[in-house]
Amino acid sequence: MAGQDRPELVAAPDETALEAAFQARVDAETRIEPRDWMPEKYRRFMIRQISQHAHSEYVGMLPEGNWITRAPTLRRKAALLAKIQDEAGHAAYLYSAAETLGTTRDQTLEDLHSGKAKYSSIFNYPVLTWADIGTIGWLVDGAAIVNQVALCRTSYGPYARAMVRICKEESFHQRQGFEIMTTLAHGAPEQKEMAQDALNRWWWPALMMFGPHDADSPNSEIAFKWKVKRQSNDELRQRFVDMTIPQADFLGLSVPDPDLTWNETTGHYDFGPIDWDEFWRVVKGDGLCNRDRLDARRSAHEDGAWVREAAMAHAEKKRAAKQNVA
Ligand code: FAQ
Repeated sequence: MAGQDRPELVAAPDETALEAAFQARVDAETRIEPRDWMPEKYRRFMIRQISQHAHSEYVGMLPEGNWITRAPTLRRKAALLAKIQDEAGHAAYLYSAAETLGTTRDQTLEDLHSGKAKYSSIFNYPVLTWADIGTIGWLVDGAAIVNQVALCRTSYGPYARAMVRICKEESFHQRQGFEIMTTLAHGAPEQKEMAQDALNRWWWPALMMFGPHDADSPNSEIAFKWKVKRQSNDELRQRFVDMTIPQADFLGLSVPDPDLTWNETTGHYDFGPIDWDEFWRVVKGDGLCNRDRLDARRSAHEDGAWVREAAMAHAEKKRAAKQNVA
C-alpha cells in the first residue's frame, strides 16, 4: 500500500473517529491508560477531579494534625499519627495520578495555594474537641469510603488503582474514629455529651461531602458518559445515611435531623433538607476555616522549600556521580 512506508501520506484519523473509539473503549469497560489517546476534555476533567481529591487529602491533614499533641493516650496518638501519615500518602498517589495526565505537581499545588482549585468543603469546619477527631474518622472517612468504593471502577486506570489501596486505608481510619466514639459514647455523661455535640456539628457537613443534588450537579452528565462516576451524588449520600444511622443507634447518639424517618416503602431513611447556601458559601471560600487552612498550607509549602531544594541537590549529586563512574 502506498502510505505504508511513507507515514506522512497516512491520513491522521480525525478527532471524531478517535473520540468514537475512545467512547467505545469506555463502554466496553476497558480502562483508559496514560498513553492512550483521550479527548482533551476528558484529560482536563480528570485533572480537575483527581487534583481536587488530592488537595482534599492534603488539606485534610491539617485539622487532625492540630490534635496529635492532645490525643488522650499514647495508643490514640500513635493511631492518629498513622492515619495522618496515610492521608499524606493518599495525596502523593493522587498527585502522581494527576501527573500522568500531563500536569505537574508544581502547577496543581499552585492552583491550590492561589485558591483556584477546590478541595472538600468538610475541611473548612473547626475541630473543637477530641470527640471531633472521633467524628471525623467515623463520618468523614466513612463518607469518603462510600464515595471512593464507587471510584475503584472509574474509567481512568491510575485513579482507579489508587482508589483500591486508599479504600483499604480509609477503612482503618473509619474504625479508628468509631472506636473513639464508642469509648466516649459509653463513658461518663460529659463524654457522651461531647460525642453528641460533635455529631450535631459534623452531620450536615458530612452529607454535603457528596456534592450538590444530582439536578444541580453540572459535571455529572459527562462523568456518567465517561464512566468516571458510577453512582450519583444523591445515591451515594443515601447509601451513607442508610449505613450510618444504625451506627449512631449503636452508639446511643442521635443525628440532628427532626425529619429523619425510616421509609418502609423505599427501604431507605428519608432525611431533611440540606442547607445548600451554607455548602456553596464554604465551597467558595467563606467557611469558618477556609482562610486558616490555605494560610497553613502556603506557609508549610514555603517553609518546606529548603527540603525540596536539598532533595533536588542530592539527586543531582547522585546523578553526576553515576555519570562520572560511567
Ligand atoms: N466540597 O458537578 P458536581 C477525604 C464542587 S477525601 C468542595 O457534582 P463532581 C479523605 C465540584 O468540584 C474527600 N467542592 O461535581 C480524608 C464542582 O466544582 P468544579 C474528597 C465540591 O465532581 C478523610 C461543583 O461543586 N473526596 O475526605 C464538593 O461531579 C479524613 C459542582 O459539583 C473526593 O474528592 C465538596 N464537598 O462531584 C482526608 C472524591 N462537592 O470542579 C483527611 C472524588 C462538589 O466544577 C481526613 N471526587 N463540589 O469547579 C468526587 O467524587 C466528585 O468530585 C464529587 C463532586 C462527588 C466530590
